[in-house]
Amino acid sequence: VADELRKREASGRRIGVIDVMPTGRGQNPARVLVVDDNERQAARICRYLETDHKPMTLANATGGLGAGAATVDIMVLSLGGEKYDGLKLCSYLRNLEATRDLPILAIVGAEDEKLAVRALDLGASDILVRPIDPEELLARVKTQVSKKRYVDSLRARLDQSMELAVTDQLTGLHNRRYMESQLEQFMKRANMGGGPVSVLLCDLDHFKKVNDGYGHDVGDEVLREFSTRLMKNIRPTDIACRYGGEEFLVIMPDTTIQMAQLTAERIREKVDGTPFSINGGLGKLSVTMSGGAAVTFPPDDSVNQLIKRADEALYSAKESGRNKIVC
Ligand code: GH3
Ligand code: MG
Ligand code: MG
Ligand code: MG
Repeated sequence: VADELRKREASGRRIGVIDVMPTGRGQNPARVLVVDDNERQAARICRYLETDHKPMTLANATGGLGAGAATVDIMVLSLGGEKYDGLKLCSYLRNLEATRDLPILAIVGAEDEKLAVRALDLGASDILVRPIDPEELLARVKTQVSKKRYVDSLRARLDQSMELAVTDQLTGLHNRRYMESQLEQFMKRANMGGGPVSVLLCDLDHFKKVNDGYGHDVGDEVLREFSTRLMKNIRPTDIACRYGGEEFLVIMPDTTIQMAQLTAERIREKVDGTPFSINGGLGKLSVTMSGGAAVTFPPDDSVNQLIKRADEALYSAKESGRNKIVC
């Protein structure tokens, strides 16, 4: 189907992309791709849609029809022509990730009731029967486009709230809930013979003093700055989370405890080595951290046990004077 359409495009036959404003109120124009192998018919459909709007050609707007369909808001597709199989095109577009939700308004002849049913069955969003009534065409386009926009906005909101649900708002790191679900999966893999997974639990030293001495806002600044340094010193495959107030946990997949210790030491040095900027850059503050690392013990390990071992190591680091890593 794609080849055929490419041929059509190359031969200069009319496949028009034009702008219409489905609301007719001059804002938010929709991009409409008109596909019809009868040139006069295509021109007429474009003209109906164009009444208020500015046309543009497919060649100007897009690469090919496959890509073109992915960038428009709706396709108006005439069925029953001779040069392509509109039904096949319908199911083809429905199976393409990029056009899965593209509204398709199928145009059929008055005697083509069976074709209309097939088209709906294969994923056409709506049917328009010839002879085309321009008002009806505009109304059906408008309905489909506003439906699509509504679904798109719901999807964007869903993505956003899913993102919020796994993110710590102060630091932008993952939150504990996300960390636990990830670690659960890594643990399953490790228990089944996958690579070792190390975790590093970091805790800022004497953080209470930061809050008490400089205020809670400065404490927050330090937590954000620490998160930035942490992110800069782990691999893209590692997962950094805010575990609690001033505690952070890094999941390191496929990492031995020796490798984890090297990473942990590097992070500790990056914290200890350069004072933190506070009060929006007006001041500096020395901060240190302690860390405890642990690695999976297959085949019967659990997330709780792993974190408990890291926590015990962290406790030893604190007990033995802070600003150090224990594994
Ligand atoms: P230690 O070296 O033993 O870890 O001492 P500490 O003072 O860091 O430990 P403690 O756990 O007693 O204190 C942690 C403090 O972190 C207490 C709490 O007020 C502070 N904290 C927790 N969450 C936040 C936050 O979101 N913002 C700020 N500014 N402070 C926080
Ligand atoms: Mg703590
Ligand atoms: Mg602390
Ligand atoms: Mg503490």
